[in-house]
Amino acid sequence: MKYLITSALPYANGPIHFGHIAGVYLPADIFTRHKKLKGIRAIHISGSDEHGVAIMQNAQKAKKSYQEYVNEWSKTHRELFEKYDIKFDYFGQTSKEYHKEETLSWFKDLLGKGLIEKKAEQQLQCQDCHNYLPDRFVEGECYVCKYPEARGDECPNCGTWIDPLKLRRPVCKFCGSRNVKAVDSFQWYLMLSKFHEKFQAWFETRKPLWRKNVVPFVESLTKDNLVDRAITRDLDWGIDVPLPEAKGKKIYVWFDAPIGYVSNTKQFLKETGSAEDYVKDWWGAKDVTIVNFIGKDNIIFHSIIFPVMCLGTGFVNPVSDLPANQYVNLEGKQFSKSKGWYVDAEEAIAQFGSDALRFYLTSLIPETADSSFTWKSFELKINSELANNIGNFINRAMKFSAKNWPEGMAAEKFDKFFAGHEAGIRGFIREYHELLDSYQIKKGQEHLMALGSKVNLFITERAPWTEFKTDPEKAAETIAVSTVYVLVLGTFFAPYLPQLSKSILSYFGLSAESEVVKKIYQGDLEALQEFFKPSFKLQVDPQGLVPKIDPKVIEELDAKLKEKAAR
Ligand code: B3M
Ligand code: ZN
Repeated sequence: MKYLITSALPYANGPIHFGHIAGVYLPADIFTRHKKLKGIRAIHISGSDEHGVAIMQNAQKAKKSYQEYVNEWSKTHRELFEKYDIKFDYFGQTSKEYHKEETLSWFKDLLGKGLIEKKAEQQLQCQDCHNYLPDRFVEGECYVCKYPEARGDECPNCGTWIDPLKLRRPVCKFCGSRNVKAVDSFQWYLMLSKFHEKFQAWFETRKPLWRKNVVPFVESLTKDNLVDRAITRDLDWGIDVPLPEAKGKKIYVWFDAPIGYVSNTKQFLKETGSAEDYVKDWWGAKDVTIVNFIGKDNIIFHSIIFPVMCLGTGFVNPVSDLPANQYVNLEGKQFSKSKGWYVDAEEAIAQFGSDALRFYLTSLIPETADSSFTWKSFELKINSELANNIGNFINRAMKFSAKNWPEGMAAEKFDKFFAGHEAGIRGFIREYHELLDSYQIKKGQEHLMALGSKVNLFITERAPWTEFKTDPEKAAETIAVSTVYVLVLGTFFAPYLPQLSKSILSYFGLSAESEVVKKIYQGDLEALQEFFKPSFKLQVDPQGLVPKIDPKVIEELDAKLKEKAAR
């Protein structure tokens, strides 16, 4: 079984914030690292989403060419991901030629099959600034729930998939005018309605597997029919509609973006000189599980529209698993850069580093409900959990070992571990794997922390520093048992906190790439036991692993946030 893991292509249109990181990229990264450590072939594919009206508007505001603008954001995103140790096998760009080629082949195929059709339609146009108002460029009152700021594509309050022509009191988002009228036009439509039955049949196979936040939502949108959607726009940035009569029209960003998963895979294989074929060996292969990590606002496109495109062309298999997350808020309110209600992910990583932020953000992965970032809980999480429990345990065990057994420790000291702790470790690994395999990434970290607490308690109760005075043999045994647990923690932290894991594993002269580490990760406890024969000696001087966070620094950051928001 192979894993083809994608994370939503971020719009090359502004900074990535904690909501994106905790909701999509971090869980996808942890999951991919987990599969790789298990010895499973897995690739993590993403890239910048570079088309669409929002990008055009902001590029114009910034007085940059569209291409220049998206290139800059794409680069900024790549650099940020690197700082957070979020790794991709490939991170592409949808403005590239290879992506255009792939997209056009999908468009032409669906057109040939009658699944794309030209239709006359009415379109909203601002009578003051003359812009057409697709998607988010018109807002008005939702005709279902009366929410006043429903967008032309979707109501953020009730989730209705909006027909912009039906919005009440529409307002132009370009210039703020209410002088908005419907005018005659034509566009090409994806004929989702023709695919209703086939979609249903496929969706039935996904229902038992998908999350509770996804299934009823998709059901409510699809049970009676599927609504055809325009997939072309009158714009001057995007992929040209490949038809002479469509002069000046571009393919809608949401048609080409998910194809980016496919085109980026193809490009990845090409650039790495792989002999594999992107369809035969990945997208079309039976033994590949396709996983899309996304946020809840992207569910419609990943659960309905793109699957229909996949099934309709028959080019690739539709998604297998769709771990869609809820939102991460900032102290209970949505992040908003314009309102100053915002924490800069760049500044945060420069100040606190990847271990602290990954640890905290993992605890915020909104797998079942929205979650909330606060500076205070960040401090607590790091100081009282990561530092006090994991850092403290490893530090005490390793320093005591280095001080009293500088020449190393004989193999038989470790026998105790394998006699008394093996079953517990086996149980731990089984459950850890079950949690990660079922996308319960946040719980996986909690499970790991529970093991940390247990061993921290063990060393505190045994107090080898006291034992050493009266019964040095017993103290040696305590330290040996603890040492094995240190290696176990270093191994199982590898997907979550790659930096911490690296430092811990270096005590043993190992890294996450070492064969023995992979074996342990895969539950091979004989390999673990073998490692401590014939004797064990620390390979580097143990140092404090988890720096504590100064509460004063947190107070300042908190005050700064509130001050910015008050302005
Ligand atoms: N760019 C929306 C977003 O960044 C969109 C995702 C595309 S995934 C194919 O939330
Ligand atoms: Zn206007």
